[in-house]
Amino acid sequence: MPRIYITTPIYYVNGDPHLGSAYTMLITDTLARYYRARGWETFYLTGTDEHGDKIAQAAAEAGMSPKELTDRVSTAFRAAWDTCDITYDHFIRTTDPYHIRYVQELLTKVYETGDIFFDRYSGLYCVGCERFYTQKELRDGKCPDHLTEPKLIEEENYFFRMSKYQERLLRHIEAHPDFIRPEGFKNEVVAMLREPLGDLCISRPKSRLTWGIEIPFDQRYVTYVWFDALINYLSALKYKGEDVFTKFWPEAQHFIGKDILKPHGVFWPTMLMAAGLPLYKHLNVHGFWTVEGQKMSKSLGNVISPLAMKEKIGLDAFRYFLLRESVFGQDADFREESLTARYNADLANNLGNLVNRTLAMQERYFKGVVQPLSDPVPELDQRLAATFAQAATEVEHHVANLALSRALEAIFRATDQANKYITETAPFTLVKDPASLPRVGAVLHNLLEALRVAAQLLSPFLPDACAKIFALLNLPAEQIRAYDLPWGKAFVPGHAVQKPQPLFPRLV
Ligand code: ME8
Repeated sequence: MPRIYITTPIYYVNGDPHLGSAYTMLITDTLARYYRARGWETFYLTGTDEHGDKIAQAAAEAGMSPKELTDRVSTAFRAAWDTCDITYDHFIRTTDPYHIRYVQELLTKVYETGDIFFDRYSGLYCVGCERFYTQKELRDGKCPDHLTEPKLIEEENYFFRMSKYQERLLRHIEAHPDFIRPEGFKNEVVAMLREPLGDLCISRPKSRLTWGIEIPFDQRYVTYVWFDALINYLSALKYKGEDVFTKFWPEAQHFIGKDILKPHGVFWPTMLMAAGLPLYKHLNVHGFWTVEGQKMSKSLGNVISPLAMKEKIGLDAFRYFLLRESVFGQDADFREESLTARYNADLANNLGNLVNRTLAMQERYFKGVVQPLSDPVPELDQRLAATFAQAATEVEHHVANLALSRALEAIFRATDQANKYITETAPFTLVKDPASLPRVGAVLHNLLEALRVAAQLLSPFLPDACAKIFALLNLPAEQIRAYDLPWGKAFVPGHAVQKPQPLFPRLV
């Protein structure tokens, strides 16, 4: 049985879920649903990243202990993803005892191999990024992400011999060109690996920070938050059992935003090498969302909340917009105007209309009862079936390449053809002639098939609407997964479908 292990970044608990984190969740949730429905053994992980300077500071600002803050915000994250019907298999918190134990185990192992050493260090540190910057990486002396000046910090610390693995990682990427996708991000990592890499400072003295995982071989220190957080991808599987780890780790596909490329593309694989573990299969890097052309920020007051979007337009419409409007790996812009336009054109006028017209005619002309197909099969009917078969092939190809917007485009091209089929066959005219009634029944049968296949292909993307379509078609849940059911075999003549119900009322 094929397998996939899908991970999201674990989110910092110093903010609320927003458009950006929701986007990563919707991509990964869609893929998890897609692979599960096709019979793949799937493990889908998300969670919260709770240690480090940033969280300690946020807690101090909120007048809470870090523990209080992390409990509260982590619970809110989990509740938000539950409200958004995100089908994660496990939610990890880096404050979970099993994670802490595993991080300490791994640190000890790497320390014992000699790849962790003690040294004096001075460097420029950005608290926002939780990492040291080289002069060259700064822009006008400031962190390019946070636009703040990093602090000069000088102290004794533990270091991970990252540079030792630089060449080996380069060779691995050359041998596996799709290790990091899309290619542009692979090239960025390769460029990082062509510069002297240096070693990674992986501890913080307790005199400066206590909110972290204690270094098991020196109680004066806690672990650098990235060395702790990345290990969640392993500790969650280990927690589920050694067999789960063995099955899923080789199939790991990480999904991240481009902001955390270096930790995932450079730190993480070298850490895995030092720990003597196989590398992940793919690092999939998506772009960033802006809102009406601007960076999302609390101070601009333009932060989009997935929960508010659910209230406003429904979850499926939000999912559809984010997945259809963005190309994986590229930046995208959230505009109210494009949201309304896409919703009305694709969801209301194309899919919604197809469902509505088909079921309304089925009800009006046949009281909802399915009629036989035409025999022999007319060319128009053959073409419609072929259009949906083609859409199914395209969806498979595009999903494998993470081109989710193209997969959606292919499905909506097919539903558009089905709407054209209504115009071409004109059942509403034919019905006036009693002799043509069998043909009208056959046309509607083909349209029900179109709805079934469309709902099947769309269900990982629009789970709620597709569940409704299946309920209207009066088909059992197993039919959703019956991908190899030939056209014309799903509805037995005599089967009754439901009256239409509006799925996507037009937005004004
Ligand atoms: O970096 N557009 O957590 P984080 C698209 N804890 N995606 C966005 C986005 C935007 N405007 N803003 C955020 C961390 N994201 C670490 C990760 S993993 C071991 C540790 C998404 O809360 C995107 O997935 O800052 C990005 O990578 C992630 O949120 C960063 O979340």
